[in-house]
Order: sequence, then C-alpha cells, then structure tokens
Amino acid sequence: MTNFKITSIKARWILDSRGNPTVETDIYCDNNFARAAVPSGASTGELEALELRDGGKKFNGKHVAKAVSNVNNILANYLKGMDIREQNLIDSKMIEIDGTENKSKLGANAILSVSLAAAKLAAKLREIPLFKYLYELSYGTIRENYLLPIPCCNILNGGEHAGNNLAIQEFMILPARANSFSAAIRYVSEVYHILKEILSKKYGKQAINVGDEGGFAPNLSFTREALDVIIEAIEERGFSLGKEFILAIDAAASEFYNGEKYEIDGKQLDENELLQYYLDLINEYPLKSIEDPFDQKAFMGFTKLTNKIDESVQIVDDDLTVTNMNILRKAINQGAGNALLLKVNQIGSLTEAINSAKLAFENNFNVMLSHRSGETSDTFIADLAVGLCSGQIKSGATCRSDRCSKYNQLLRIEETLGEKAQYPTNFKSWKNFQ
Ligand code: 2PG
Ligand code: MG
Repeated sequence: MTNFKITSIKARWILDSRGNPTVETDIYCDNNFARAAVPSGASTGELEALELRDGGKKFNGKHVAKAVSNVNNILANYLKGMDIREQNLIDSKMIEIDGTENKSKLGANAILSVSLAAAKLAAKLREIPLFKYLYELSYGTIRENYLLPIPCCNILNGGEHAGNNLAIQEFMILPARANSFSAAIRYVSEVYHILKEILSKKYGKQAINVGDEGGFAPNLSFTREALDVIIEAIEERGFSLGKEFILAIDAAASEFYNGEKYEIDGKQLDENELLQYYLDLINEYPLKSIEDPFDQKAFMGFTKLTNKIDESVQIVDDDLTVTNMNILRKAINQGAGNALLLKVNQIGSLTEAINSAKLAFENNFNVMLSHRSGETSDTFIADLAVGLCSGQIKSGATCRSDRCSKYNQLLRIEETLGEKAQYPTNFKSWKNFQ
C-alpha cells in the first residue's frame, strides 16, 4: 500500500544559472521522493515575497544557509505526517508557521521549494503526470485535452539582464500560428540562429554574446534597432510578421525609471510621453504584448495604456502585481493591465500562485507563466503552464539548458498527450491573429 504521509524533508543549497546559491528540497513518503529547486530574479518587484539570503561573507552575502536550515529544522518537523495530496493544507501550514505577510521569517525560497516538491511527489504517488495533477488541483476536475502554451521567447536581452544600453529588458518572439508546440519551438530556434548570423555580420562577434536568459545581448542602444534586427531574422527565415510571428517586450520599466522620468533611447520621458512611445511602437510593429510598461507603482500609467489599446494587445502585470492576489485585485479594479505574469517565487507557494492565476482568468485577464532570470534545471513551470491552461509561457531563448529545460519538458508533455495536445492557434485575446 502506498504511503501518502510525509516521512522526511531534506533541503540543500545548489547553484542557479547565474552561479548563485538557491534552495533545493527533497521530500519523502517512505522511499518515494520528489525534488524541486527555486529560481531567483534580478529585476525583482519590491512587494515580492522575501527571498531569504544570509548576508555576510559567504557567496558575497547571497548564501541561503538559513533558508535551507528553516526547511530542515523547522518545516520538516511540522509537516511530517501530513498527507502529500493535501497541497492546500501543506501550503497554509507553512504560511501559518512563517506568520509574516511576505514570508520573511522562513523565506519564500524555503517555503516554495517544499511546496513544489510536495506537488511533484503527490503526482508521482498518484501515478499521473504532474500537469494533470496540477489541473486537478487548480480546477477540481479532470480533463482529456490540454492546451500547450505559446513559447514567448526572449531572443534579445537588455536592461538588467545584459551589459548593453538597451532600456527594454526582453525582446520576445511568439510563434502564434504553429500547429503544435514542437513546430513552434522549432520555428523559434530557426529564427534564433538566423538572428545570430545577422548580428554577427552587422555588429561583429561581440554581438552574439548572450545575456542571462540565453538571448543575444548586442551592444545596441535603441529599442527600434532591436526590433528591426529581430524582424529581419523572422523575414529572412520566410515567416510572415503579424501572422506566424508576433512580437512582445518586457520593458521592466522600474529599472529605467529614475523617480521622475523614464530613461530610454537616450531620452528622458515622462509617463505620458512613454505611453505615446508604446502606442507608436504598437502602430509600427506587430507588437502584441507589453509587460511592465511603467514603474511598479504606476497603476495609473498601466490603466491609461490599457484603455488606449484594443483587445489584440495585452498589457502584462509583473512587478506591478508580483503574483499577489490582493495586488492583482487592485489592478483588476483599476483596469491596470489585462494580463498577469505568473511567477511562483514571487508569492512563495503553489496554492497562492494557482489562486492568483484563477483570479486573473475569472476577470478576463490572460496569464503568462514565467521563469526567473536566475533559473535551475527544474521544469515545474512547464507542467504548471499546461495544468493551468495558461496558453503562454516565457522561459527565455531557445538556448542554455536552464531555459531549454522548460521547453523540452513541454515537448515531452506534447508527446505524452499525442492527439490530445492542442496549440493555441485561436489565442482568445489576440483575435486579429486567428
Ligand atoms: C521578468 C523576469 C523574467 P527577473 O522581469 O519578467 O524574465 O526577470 O527574474 O530578473 O525578474
Ligand atoms: Mg518582467
């Protein structure tokens, strides 16, 4: 008989994709175990749940020994004996033990590692794929067909993720009209390699160094330069713009906001000027998704932009809402954005992340699953994207194992599903592209 009761929990530190320590946890029911590791951001929102770091000398202050010890010496004792299938109870227990608003006592990194590992082990013991388990956990029912997400691939990096002068952090391409996820990711890979050749020819070899998320980090200074070179690559491969491929950016605007003005393209723009800047880009390019267009406190700016665009464009809230239901509610009430970026470590537990996604869907917001710029080989978010039927995921470029591991997991899921896998060619809020 399978034992579903947690018998032990063991955390350790491992290195993430930037070479910083992060928490990895193994959770056991007798001899069965599952493992999860947590990611880490660079352009983090101020209201994110707290990633507990030790300070001091080790790893230049970034060590996570306290978070590891909190799992091994505190959480493990409390959670022992709980049923691994009770995700809700496990998460609320950890939140209760922590007792703070932002998980600052035990650390969101400690709590999340246990939360994700628990879901993995429950799926394993129930002998169902993780994405199916996550669907059940999210919606309380089972389903036959699953939606694979559109990969929103960040093929050119700027902002905090690269050593160049681009203000915009991420330039993404979205294969919005492929027949399958595997075709979609192949198209991206083809464009990515053509982009590499073009960059190298135009700007020299230094231009093909990559940033934190596997996208190229050429020494460009202007947003339009980046968009133009990407378009050149898409067209050279023979894809039609606005149909087979659309464009997305994550401005991560808090990072180029100096408290008064936004410093972009060598100019200093106020909120209204930046708003016009985005509207011009939307007019000139098949730009259909803009994440964090304004500072993380500028709800009004988000609302104004959302009011100006039609429903073929999505305004994605990341640093603005930090996967937090209460803040998301505020954004929904104010019409600030029309899509949620979902990052499990921003909130620090699976149950809360799922609840934020559901709140978004209930209010007609899209949901884009997201990695962090500091990642591990953990592929949890790939299964979560399918389990939530989010229809979108961003996991960087089709380059570097930490980025590809999520896309590769989606390839496996598609294979497992066979004919029951769907790809969102009818992406509901991008009606112009159906
Ligand atoms: C973002 C993310 C991921 P970071 O801003 O959306 O791309 O970056 O993890 O550095 O916050
Ligand atoms: Mg972002």
